[in-house]
Amino acid sequence: MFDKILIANRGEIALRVIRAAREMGIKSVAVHSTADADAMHVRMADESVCIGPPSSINSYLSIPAIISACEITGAQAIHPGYGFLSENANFVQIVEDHGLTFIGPTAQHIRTMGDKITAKDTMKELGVPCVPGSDGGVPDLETAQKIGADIGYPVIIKATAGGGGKGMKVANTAADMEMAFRTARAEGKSNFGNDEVYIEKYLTTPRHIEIQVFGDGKGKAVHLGERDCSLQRRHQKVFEEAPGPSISPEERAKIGKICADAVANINYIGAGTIEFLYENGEFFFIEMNTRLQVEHPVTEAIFGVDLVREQIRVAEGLPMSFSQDDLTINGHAIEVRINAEKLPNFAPCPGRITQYHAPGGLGVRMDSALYDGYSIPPYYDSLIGKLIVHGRDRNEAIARLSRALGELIVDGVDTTVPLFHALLAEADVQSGNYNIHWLERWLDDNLAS
Ligand code: MV4
Repeated sequence: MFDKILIANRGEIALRVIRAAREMGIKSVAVHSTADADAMHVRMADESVCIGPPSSINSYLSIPAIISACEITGAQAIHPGYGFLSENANFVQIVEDHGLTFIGPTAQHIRTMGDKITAKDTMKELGVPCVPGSDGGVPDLETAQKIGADIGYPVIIKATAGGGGKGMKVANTAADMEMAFRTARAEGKSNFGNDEVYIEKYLTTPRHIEIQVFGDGKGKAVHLGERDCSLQRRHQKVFEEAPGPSISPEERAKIGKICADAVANINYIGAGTIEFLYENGEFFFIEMNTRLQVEHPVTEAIFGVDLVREQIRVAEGLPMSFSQDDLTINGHAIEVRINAEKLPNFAPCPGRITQYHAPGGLGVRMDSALYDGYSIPPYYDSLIGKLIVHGRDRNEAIARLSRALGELIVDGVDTTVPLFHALLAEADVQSGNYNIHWLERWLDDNLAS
């Protein structure tokens, strides 16, 4: 049993992990940069260690500093949260080489899924439906043009080391291929040091549906349904919900079993998310994320489970505390990401919080590291809170979200709260009628400056 774990992260996700650890009787160690000396995660943890200057590169991403913090405090395991080192296979290897436990998947699983071609090959082999396209990497323009003609335009060229939209180019016609192919390759090279690309049929109006999976590392795995995360701006999710408004129980059971069986097959350990594009009733695999995701609370709400507790359990070698048959969906949950950003351009808006009041009441969860008088530093991402609501059905969740947003007070900086009030007034949002392009279009039509 661990008696102390270190959280290699900051903000609301650090609090999230500290809370799970505390409920399990495990002590927590926070690490922080000099800019975060007064941060809530430092206050809430049992102990804290300063690991470097403000820039992430020299603090939250500093592997030697984090390993040293474990040695100094006697922490036996590291929870990476999301972002930062959470999907860094090299870090996992170093953690293990120091006799520590990484609370997450193996270096091998992270590596496999981090390379998008290998991830897709692996998933295809495991029976997961994939977007039609090239069989692996595409070595040159000639081959790319052949594949384009073969699968038909539009196609999308993606960097194998990409993800999150970087190194991705659409070719609408054969005439676009040369430029798109060169650009995707160049972006892969410059952003990730890897110019290998692959090609897929471009789906024009899909939803982004992701399946939450969880494995024990010993061949057992479950799925916890889907989240619809289609409402995104520049590849940043802003509104997520579970279950997906367009997914039937039969579809969920079918794709869920495919995903659970796939990860069971590779002895996957811990939380994972299998991302799909969903169009015309069909699922197409695009990527797998080998971390706990920002939006995991909507899944926790409808299944009534604590995913971080389960991550810690399986990292200790314990079994998961539930099996597939124990997992049933209760109601509907929605999360909105509250960013310190100024509309309409979403410009980061760091600064001092003069007043903070979190909403409460039945079915309301506010995950935030804010407090009165806190200064949001300018060095990190702009997420300052996640408001998660749970209702007996989607309409109740929407009414509750509107009510809770009305109670929330964040004074001193601009936030994305006004965006959510406006979105909740939209018929398409109320009815769940949206795809991956809906929000960008709505922003162009309604907020363009
Ligand atoms: C696609 C696609 C259409 N067809 N692949 C964007 C980020 C990366 N994770 C995958 N992405 C896409 N891949 C095919 N074959 C459209 C997107 C896409 C997208 C996907 C999910 C959520 C928002 C998006 C916004 C633009 C493009």
